[in-house]
Amino acid sequence: MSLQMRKFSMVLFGMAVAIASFSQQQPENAGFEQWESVGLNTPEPVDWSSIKTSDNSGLNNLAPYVWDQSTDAHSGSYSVKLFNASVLTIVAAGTLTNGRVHSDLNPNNGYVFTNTSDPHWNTPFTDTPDSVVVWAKFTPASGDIAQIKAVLHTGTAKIPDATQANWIALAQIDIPNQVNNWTRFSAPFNYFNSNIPQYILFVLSSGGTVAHVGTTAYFDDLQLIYNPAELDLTVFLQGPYSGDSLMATALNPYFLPLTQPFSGEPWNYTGTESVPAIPNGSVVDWILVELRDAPSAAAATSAATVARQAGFVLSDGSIVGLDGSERLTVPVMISQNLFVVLWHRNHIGIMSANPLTESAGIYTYNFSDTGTKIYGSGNGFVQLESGFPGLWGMAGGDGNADGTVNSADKNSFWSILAGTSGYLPGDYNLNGHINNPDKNDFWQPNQGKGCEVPE
Ligand SMILES: [Ca+2]
Ligand SMILES: [Ca+2]
Ligand SMILES: [Ca+2]
Repeated sequence: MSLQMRKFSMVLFGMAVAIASFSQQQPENAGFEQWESVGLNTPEPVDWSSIKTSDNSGLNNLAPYVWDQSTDAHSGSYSVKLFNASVLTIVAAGTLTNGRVHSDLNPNNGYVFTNTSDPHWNTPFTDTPDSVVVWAKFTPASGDIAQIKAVLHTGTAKIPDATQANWIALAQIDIPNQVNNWTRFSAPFNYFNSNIPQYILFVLSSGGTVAHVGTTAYFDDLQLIYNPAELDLTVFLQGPYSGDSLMATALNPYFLPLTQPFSGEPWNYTGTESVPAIPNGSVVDWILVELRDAPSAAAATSAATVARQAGFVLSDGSIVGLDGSERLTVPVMISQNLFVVLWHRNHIGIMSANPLTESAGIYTYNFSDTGTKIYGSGNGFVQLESGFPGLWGMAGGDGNADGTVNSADKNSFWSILAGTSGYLPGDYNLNGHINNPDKNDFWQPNQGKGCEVPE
């Protein structure tokens, strides 16, 4: 990879993050700013519906008004006000849904539902949020609770539903006590299975299950929260590799810098990662993790870079964050396929041959466990263990980090510094000293090797 290309990828980095972070799906009209007349005395929030637009047209005229457009807003101009109201001997709870209400003379038989055949009454949704947030004010009567339920589901679904047919996850916010000032409430989604959602169905209520007249709730700024996915990565460096799937930690702690070492050419990485001390004795060295979002490995060029972060590689090959144990995260939404590129200061950079797949919020990839996990023909990496199952890793000897092992790596980074000690590019086995083993065991056999990460 040329230096120019790497600079170019830096420029694109910020843009890609900005675009990606907006692609996580959010509720429609979540701030209740848009309202529309639907032929009633009170407008409905756009994309939300009430008990007077239920699918039981015979009851809609009879149903009381239980919502209003309020100018008491947490943000913007409006919030939605829900209140309980009686008709005949029945108390109807203030209810609003992004699906449709099915009302019934017996409130116990009412529900809200997703109607898959009419976009007025459904919200397509394919993400997997971690929690739901709402801002609320609440004045309860007789033990009423304000409540929000959000269900991710496939096909048709309703709330409540004893069978929970097609449900994938439920988040439920209960507000049991009086809340005089706008307050943030949140609840996690509990996932029942790993199916991909097709819809999200909300129900907002001022009554919970048993409603009493006199209860009033205000809701504003619904939001879905997405925790970043984790990266569970394993890689071995040829230089410090000591056998038995372990690497030596000879640089730790005296020679290891406390600030990420990728700020200069060719990485030009501006991250501020630093530590007050090397976090534990297992740290081998710093490593720069680059995330690329592309349809295929061949298309995962530097222009597809969406994030970079520096971490530590440990003696067992695991890549961790600055605390020395927690995993790195994926701070952006991946829209196509996630490929991971690893850069080291004097080992040839590599990329995953396959897209990483997420399971339970974790992208796992072991670059070492077969000879086919690293992208390319093999000229850009090395086999560290022969036989079965074998072990593969990053090739050392690239003192100037230009992606090729050649005479420059010997002459400018090994020869002139031979006999010295420190955190040095020509220290190919990462033991803190530049001497003959660096040249003979790593530079010499790797001559002619070249980086196969797509440019
Ligand atoms: Ca608002
Ligand atoms: Ca080189
Ligand atoms: Ca050495």
